[in-house]
Amino acid sequence: MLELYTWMTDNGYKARQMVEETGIEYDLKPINLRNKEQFDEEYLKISPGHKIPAIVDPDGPGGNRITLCESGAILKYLGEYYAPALYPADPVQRIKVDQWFIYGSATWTTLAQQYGLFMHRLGEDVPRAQEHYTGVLRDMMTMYDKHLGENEYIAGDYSIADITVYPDIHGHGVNDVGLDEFPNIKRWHAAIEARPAVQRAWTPFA
Ligand SMILES: N[C@@H](CCC(=O)N[C@@H](CS)C(=O)NCC(=O)O)C(=O)O
Repeated sequence: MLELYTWMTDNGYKARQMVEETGIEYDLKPINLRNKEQFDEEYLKISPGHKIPAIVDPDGPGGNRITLCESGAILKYLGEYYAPALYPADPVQRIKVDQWFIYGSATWTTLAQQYGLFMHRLGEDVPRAQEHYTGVLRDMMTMYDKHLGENEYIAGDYSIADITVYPDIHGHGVNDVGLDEFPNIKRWHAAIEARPAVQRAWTPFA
């Protein structure tokens, strides 16, 4: 059975949401970041950079056991192998999904995490950085809102391009910045939040 090593953070929710969307059975293995379990020797063999999420699939391509860290690589693998509707094979659609998926994984999440650091986790006021990252977050949300005004989902049908963005919209968009100014994101967020797989994926486990 596929094993998902995760915790209740944005990148962790991406992977769990994706596994839930595939409908495959899986074994959820909590890696408690507060207890620094990501540094356990056994876990470092799966995720050398001591990050969640990671997966082990004993029944990967060709029947091989595979281990994988990095949420982007995990979403892409699970889409290709278990949920082709979420990562379309058609070259034209795939180019579009890739662009938005990589923007969401590499740019959006990384900058949203910096916003989270300076606004919440640091526990210290750094006004210049807080102002900077609030501006960066709002700028990206303005872009997504415009895009979602013209498109139902981020890249064609619901896909890994949406899944990689959703957790930080749910976390920072809904709870910090608010979505009233971003009606198209609000509509998109409500549609994704209502999905049974998403409801299951966001159920706390510790
Ligand atoms: N680029 C990585 C980032 C993963 C990441 O930042 N994970 C954080 C939680 S959201 C983590 O495990 N932090 C623990 C640590 O760095 O020791 C991905 O997308 O999976």
